[in-house]
Amino acid sequence: MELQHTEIEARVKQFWAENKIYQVEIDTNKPKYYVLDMFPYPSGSGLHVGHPLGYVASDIFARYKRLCGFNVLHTMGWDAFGLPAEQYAIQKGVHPAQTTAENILTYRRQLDNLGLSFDWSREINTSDPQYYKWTQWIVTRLFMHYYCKDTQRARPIGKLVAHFRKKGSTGINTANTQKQAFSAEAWTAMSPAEQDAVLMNYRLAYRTLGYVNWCEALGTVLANDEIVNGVSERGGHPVTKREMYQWNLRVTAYADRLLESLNTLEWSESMKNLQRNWIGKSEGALVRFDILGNETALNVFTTRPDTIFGATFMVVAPEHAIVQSITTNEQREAVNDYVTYVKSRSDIERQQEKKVSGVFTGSSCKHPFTGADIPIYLSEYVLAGYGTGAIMAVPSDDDRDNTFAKHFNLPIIEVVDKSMHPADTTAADKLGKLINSDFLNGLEVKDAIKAAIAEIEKRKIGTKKTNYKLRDANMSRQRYWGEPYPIEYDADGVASCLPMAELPLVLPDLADFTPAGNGAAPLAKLQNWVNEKEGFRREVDTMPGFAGSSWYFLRYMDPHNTENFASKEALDYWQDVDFYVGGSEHAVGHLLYSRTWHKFLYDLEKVPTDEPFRKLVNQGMIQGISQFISVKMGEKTVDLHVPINFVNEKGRLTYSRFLDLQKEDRRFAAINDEAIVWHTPADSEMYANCRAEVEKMSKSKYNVINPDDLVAESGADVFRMFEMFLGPIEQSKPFDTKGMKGVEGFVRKFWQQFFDANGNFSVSDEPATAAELKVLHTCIKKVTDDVQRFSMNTCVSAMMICVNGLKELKCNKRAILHQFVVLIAPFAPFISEELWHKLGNTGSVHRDGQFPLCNEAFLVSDTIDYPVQFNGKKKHNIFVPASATKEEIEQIALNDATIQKLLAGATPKKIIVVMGRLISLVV
Ligand code: ANZ
Repeated sequence: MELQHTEIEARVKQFWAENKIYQVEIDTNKPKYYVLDMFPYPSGSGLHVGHPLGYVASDIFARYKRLCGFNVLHTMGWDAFGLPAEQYAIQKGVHPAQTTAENILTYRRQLDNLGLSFDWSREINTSDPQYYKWTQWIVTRLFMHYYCKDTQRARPIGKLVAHFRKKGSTGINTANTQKQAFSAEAWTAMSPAEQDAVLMNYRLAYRTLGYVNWCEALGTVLANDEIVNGVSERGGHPVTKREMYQWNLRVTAYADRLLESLNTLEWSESMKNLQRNWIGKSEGALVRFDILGNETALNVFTTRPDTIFGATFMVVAPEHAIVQSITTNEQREAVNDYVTYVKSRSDIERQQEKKVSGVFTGSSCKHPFTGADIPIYLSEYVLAGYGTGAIMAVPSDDDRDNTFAKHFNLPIIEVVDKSMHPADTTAADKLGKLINSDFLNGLEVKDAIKAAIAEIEKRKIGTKKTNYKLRDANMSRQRYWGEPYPIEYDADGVASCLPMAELPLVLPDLADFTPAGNGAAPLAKLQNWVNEKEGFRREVDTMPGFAGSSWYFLRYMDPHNTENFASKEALDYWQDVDFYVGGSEHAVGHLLYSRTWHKFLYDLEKVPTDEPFRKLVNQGMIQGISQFISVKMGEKTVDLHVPINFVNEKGRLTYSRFLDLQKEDRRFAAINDEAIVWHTPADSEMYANCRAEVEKMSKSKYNVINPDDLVAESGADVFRMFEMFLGPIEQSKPFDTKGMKGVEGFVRKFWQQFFDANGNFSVSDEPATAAELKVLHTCIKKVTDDVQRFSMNTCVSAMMICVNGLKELKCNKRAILHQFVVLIAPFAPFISEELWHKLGNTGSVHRDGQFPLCNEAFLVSDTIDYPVQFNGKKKHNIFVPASATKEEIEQIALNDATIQKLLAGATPKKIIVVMGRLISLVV
């Protein structure tokens, strides 16, 4: 019988839905397993074949775990707030709620087409008030807590207030924005507004005036990780600095814990390093250099205090507050010119600049150890926002200082002898012995660092200091389509958070989504809403995308709970995500924020684990294969993208398709025939050659493949296995549909194994032969090993080999095919379900099947099939390696599950092994 995939898929889908096959409940009799995909933002263009790569792989894994007896939580939802829906709303006047709802329907249909085993009864949507009620609640908790460094955990802000009342700021050890010192009396004397300002210095969600990344085109502020190469990640618009009041998340409070617990996670080293580098912890020292003829001093941060004897000049960031006061009159003009030039440059440009630039200020410092005069320069390579914004330059051991010294002809003093480390000659290696360095001479760099810090502290010219690159995250957006802040201000401007009873604070309706102007958020236009509560004014900023996505995995555990974000029972049972799959582009955004929120909830004893995602796999990017055609436009020849569905398998655009293209695509409408080089074969239609190139898969590159089309053509099972077959999950790879036919052939072959020559379903109940068992168990072994390594491509090839083997053996034995159906079920959920039923099983293979166990005995190349007699009657067969000794054969027989069943606990009186022929038990 021909495989009718469309019919099977429809029937099986209905069966799954009616029988709620993937719905899970807490079941304490089973071990839990939580498999999670990063939930998508439901965009208007729907899914392309790149998106399901991770979804299919995690689905296979979830299904595998279910078949192994785990209670598997696997579900899906929507990261529904965000900029694109709002931009679309502004352009088209459609409410973002409406576009989002429409897009969700498309996504849902597309995901269902792929046979993904989500428990849809747990679906969530971050823009649903019943969901964001809890997002808002968590933000109120962040607002109401500070971070205590003594206990290394978040504590209620009320405790801090009580301390201020008694002792002022003395004796506190907290995470804060800046150091403050005040007495208990001073605290009590402060006005409510002044106290509010002080507390903002400690709250984990706090409001402050600061320079922010302002994107004029988007009308909003952006977080650092939303800016790529100096422009907005969404839309590529310019970003400038602007001073504004903003809400922030004090991620820096958790920097050390975020770093430390990375070591406990099963994530790739590269992913951990991305987080480590973003946190950027560096240990070093603050050192004071007195300025000659000036009251003030220059403080520098250095990770290499050991090299201080090699410091031959100082470099200050051009925007440093000290610049004007240290600039001499002779140098003023040059300094001003330079400062103006640097103002036009972004931090990224400054860091990437290879050319040396800078200017002398006219002033000098006194070296704290040698007393030498060392000149102070300005240069853009020193950034104002890091360390102290000033450095001691050591040209012998720092590359940039070295280039600078050579350019300005400044002295270079060698202070580290690296001759013992010929291969490690770069400045960053921290290897070698100190020379020309007084009391440090002869010490290894690592010891010299310690000795230098000790001496610096002893002479009171500095202190040991740890610096982080991590900055607190901006958490305000001047946009409409996000969670409203559960914050209100009284007449004095003092902020307070809404009580639980007033949540959710529902996003009010708005007709015009454009920003209110001058940096104010659209909600500012709704003055009635803003002032709804007598004596209070509501916050008009909304939350960024990362708010809703920082805790969604917890909501899946108990999505309909109205009393809590999830019940204690659900949290205690499901614990955390065992296996998380998603793109590596979230390395420093989502993954850092959700880890922070999770640690915070852990501090509040609201979640049972300190980390949310135990194991993480990042799928690679699926690239598209774009097609280009050369078109002569005046003097020039340009390459235009040709939509891939217009190009045939030979990479050609035929003339008739060109005419179609002109009708459909405006870019081609005006293109003259003569602008293209046509080939005119005698026996077929005229055509032009296209050029193929691998690029990112994107609508703008006309190379998008919709999974719906492939599923309709070849079936979801084929699509799933083909996508896996493309290569290792973590790798990026082009999507080339050429290989699809091969996978389709394999699936058909597998199907045919169940049918006779006349197309009738036909399986035999004969016992399997050693050869058949060997083929099957070789495959079981490989798939079991590889699935656990998440190596889905090699699983598929193992199954291909198995089906070929069974076909060669003309095997249609139930004993073999039944097991193979369960083995392939995670990969090909539709056909396996259909065959499970055809084999006469009840229920669902995905719920009632048991993943087959490999029996190593079948794998040995020479096995002997021993009949097993009980009191002279043949009851069973076992396969034993030909090399087994008598004793080993007895042991294999006694360990065999069927024999144990037949013995029903009894010990046989005697076992007779006739080598090569028979095993006989006397009971
Ligand atoms: C002397 C020295 C000698 C340095 C040496 C390095 C190597 P990380 O690891 O990134 O923290 N630095 C400090 N503040 C800076 C700023 N605002 N802009 C640019 N560079 C700055 O690096 C810290 C090192 O980077 C510091 O240690 C300082 O140069 C420089 F062989 O001091 B070092």
